[in-house]
Amino acid sequence: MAAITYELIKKDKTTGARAGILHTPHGSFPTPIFMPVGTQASVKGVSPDELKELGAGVILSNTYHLFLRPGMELVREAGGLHRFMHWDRAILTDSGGFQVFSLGELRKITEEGVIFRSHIDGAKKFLSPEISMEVQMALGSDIVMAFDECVPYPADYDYAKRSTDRTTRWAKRCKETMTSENQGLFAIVQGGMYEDLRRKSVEELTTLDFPGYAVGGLSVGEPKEIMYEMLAITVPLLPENKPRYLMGVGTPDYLMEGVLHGIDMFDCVFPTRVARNGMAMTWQGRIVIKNAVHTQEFSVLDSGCGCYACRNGFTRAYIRHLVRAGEIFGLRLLTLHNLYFLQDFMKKMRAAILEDRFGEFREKFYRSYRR
Ligand code: PRF
Ligand code: ZN
Repeated sequence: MAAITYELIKKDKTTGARAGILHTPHGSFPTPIFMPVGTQASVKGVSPDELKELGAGVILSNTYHLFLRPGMELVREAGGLHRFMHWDRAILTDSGGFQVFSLGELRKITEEGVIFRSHIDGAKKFLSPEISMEVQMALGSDIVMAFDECVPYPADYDYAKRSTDRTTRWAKRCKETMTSENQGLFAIVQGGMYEDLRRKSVEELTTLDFPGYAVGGLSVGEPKEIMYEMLAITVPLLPENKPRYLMGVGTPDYLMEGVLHGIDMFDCVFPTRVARNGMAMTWQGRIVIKNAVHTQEFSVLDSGCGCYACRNGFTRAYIRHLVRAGEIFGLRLLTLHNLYFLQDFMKKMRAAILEDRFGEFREKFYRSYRR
C-alpha cells in the first residue's frame, strides 16, 4: 500500500470544505488538521507527551535546519527523526526550499540547485532536489515535501513563470530521487499571484501524480483577498482523492478560509511564536498578556478551554506576572494554550463539516472573533 493515503469522509454541500482521514506509517489523523512546527526537531518548549495530550497527530520539521545542524548522518545514526526526537506519530518535513530562499542576499539559484551560506557559521552550502530528498530519506519523515522555489511577492510575470517552470522540473527530479516506500512525496504548487501560472503549475504537477499536493507561495505578504482568490483558482483543480496542504498559514481567519476552499492541512510558527511574545489566541481574538488590563484578572486565558493552563485554572494575572518576570513557565503555558486552541479550532471545524453546519459555524466564529 502507498505510504500516504487520503480517505474522504464528507464534503460540505455549499462550500469546498471537506473532512477526511490521512493515513501514514506513523498513524492516521483527522483532517482538516493543523501541524505544530518543530523546526529544529523540537516544538519550542513542548514535550512529545504534551503534544499528544493536546491532540497533535502530526508535526512539521525542517530539512534546511537539520541539514545544517546536526546533519543528516547524525539523525540517520540515531535511527531517524522519529527516534531522535522521541515522537512516534506522523512527521512532515519541509524541503528547505522556502527556508533557503528566505535568506535573501546569501543565496544563488541555478537550474541544478541553490548555493547559500549557512545562517549558523557562514559556510558555503548547496541544496538541490536530489540532496533535499536524500536528507529527507535519512530523516525518515512520513510526508516529504518537494524542493521548490517560493515565488516572492511581488514578482513580475516573467520571474514568476521562470521560477514556477523550474519548480515543476525540480518536482520531477524529486520524484525520481525519492525511492523510499514508506514516505510520501507531496508536490508544491507555485505560480505567484498569476491565475494562468497557478493553473499551469497544477496541471503539470498533477500529471506527474503525487500522493499529495501543497499550495505554496501564499501568505507571503499579499493582501488577503488575493490569497483567497488564488485558493479559489487553485484548490478546485487538485484531485479530490489526494490531501491538500496550505503551507505557512496558521491564523484562525486564514485557517477558516483555507478550509472553506478545500484545504486539509496547515502549518505555521504563529501559535508558538506569538506565545513566546506574550500573546494568547482566544475565540474572541488575541490578547496581549502584558497589558495592564490583565493585572488583576483572575480568570483563565479562554473560558471553556481544555488546555493544561486553562483546565488547571492558571489565571491571566498569574501568567502576566510570569511573563513580566521573565519566567519561562509563563511562555510555556501560553504555548500549550495556543497549540491546544488551534487543535480545538480544527476539531470544531471538522465536526461542523460532518454535521452540515460549516456555514453557520463560520458566521458564528466571525461574529465573536476580532482580528
Ligand atoms: N514552499 C515551501 N515551504 C513553504 C512555503 C512554500 O511556498 C510557504 C509559503 N507560505 C511556507 N512554507 N517549501
Ligand atoms: Zn487554554
